[in-house]
Amino acid sequence: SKYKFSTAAKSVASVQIKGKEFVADDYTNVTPKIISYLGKNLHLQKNNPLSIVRQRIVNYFYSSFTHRGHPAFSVYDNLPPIVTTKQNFEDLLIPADHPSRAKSDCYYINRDTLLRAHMTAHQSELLRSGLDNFLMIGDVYRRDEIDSTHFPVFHQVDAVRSQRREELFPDKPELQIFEPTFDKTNPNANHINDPMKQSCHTLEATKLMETQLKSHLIGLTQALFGHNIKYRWVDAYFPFTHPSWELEIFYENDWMEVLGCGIVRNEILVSAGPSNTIAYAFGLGLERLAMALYKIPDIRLMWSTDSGFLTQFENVDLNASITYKPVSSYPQCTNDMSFWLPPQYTIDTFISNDFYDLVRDIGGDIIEQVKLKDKFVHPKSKKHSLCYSIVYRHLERTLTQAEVNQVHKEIEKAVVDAYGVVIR
Ligand code: FA5
Ligand code: MG
Repeated sequence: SKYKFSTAAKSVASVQIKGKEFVADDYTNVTPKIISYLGKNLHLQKNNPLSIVRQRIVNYFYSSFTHRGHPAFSVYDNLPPIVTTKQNFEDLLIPADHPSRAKSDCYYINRDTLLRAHMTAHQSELLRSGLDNFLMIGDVYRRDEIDSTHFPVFHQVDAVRSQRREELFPDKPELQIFEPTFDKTNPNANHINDPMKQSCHTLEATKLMETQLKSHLIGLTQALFGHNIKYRWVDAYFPFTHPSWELEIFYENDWMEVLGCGIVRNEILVSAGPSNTIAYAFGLGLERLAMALYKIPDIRLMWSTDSGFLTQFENVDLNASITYKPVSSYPQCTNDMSFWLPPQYTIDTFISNDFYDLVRDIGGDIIEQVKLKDKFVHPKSKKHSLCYSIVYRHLERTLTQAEVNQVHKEIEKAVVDAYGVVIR
């Protein structure tokens, strides 16, 4: 049937991506629908709001940091999105049992290969090639919920800025990056018990890097949103940075996280090459910035090929203030789906993200939202039941109830095929 590649249930022997064949295994969960997004490169498409925001970010880094009249940062915006688990996790000190590695959160091609879940996956290889200041921009893939701010493919800008002692403290020869007690021949002796800094670094070096990191990122935020933007720093944790922070901006009466950042763990720098530098790194989401900047209400609009959408961003001055005008808003249509789970699942072990992928596979971009509406265990039969609400909306026309019902039926059939559930 046409659903045979759907999530989870049915297994395939191999996965074809752009003419390349990958051996499938028990980790394979990438779907044809997801594969179809590879190479779309929205961040490089003229007139796409993501591309406008990308250019503004690149310009900010080009103009703020120069070395002998040349931009200090180099930009990589076309790195291939298929990476190894080593690149996405191991190189970044993400432990084997870390939740971000779960099959339920990533699109795996097989056990060793996945669609990158963050642009940080390229950090080590670029450091290894000798770069010290660089931006990595591209599409990333995550299994997540379905609503107006989440889409399984989004775009990130990541950066690394490294400095040697002479660059960080040009006029202060007495100041050091590394604690005199730190044994450089044993980089793994570095630890992060102190919330202020890594044990290998001096407090002066860490604090100066933190100040630079935060002022560069606030500079960027103000360059994008103006000086009145409200922001706050929140302490955070990433396995690959310490200390770490997230930046939130106040948008539509709420705080919205726009980026994560921190001081790169020394172990990463040492194993990729430079053992005499300290570096900061950050990763930000282009969609969130574009949605806030242009008041774009739904993340799916980034993928619109409708001229009513794209012409609003056509040939504009990069710094123009643009407010997206809805082409028009078409009505939603909500259908519920309730089913009994087969005995091998419970309401707690059934993986929602598998279900969401399947819904998106069949329904495509007319799926606006999927919400778990109800779950219960029948008191007598002890059978487990789930009910999801699926919200349908086409961004460019009105859907008829009949066509929604048709798609809804196809999804029901696919869920039955994939999991052996019984529709109620
Ligand atoms: C990361 O991906 C880290 N790699 C960022 C980083 C890089 C930290 C380097 C330190 C050093 P996180 O999962 O929080 O972290 O994602 C970073 C940003 O991507 C978020 O702040 C947000 O702006 C954006 N983002 C994350 N998930 C989504 C999503 N589902 N939809 C849209 N944007 C998202
Ligand atoms: Mg985060």
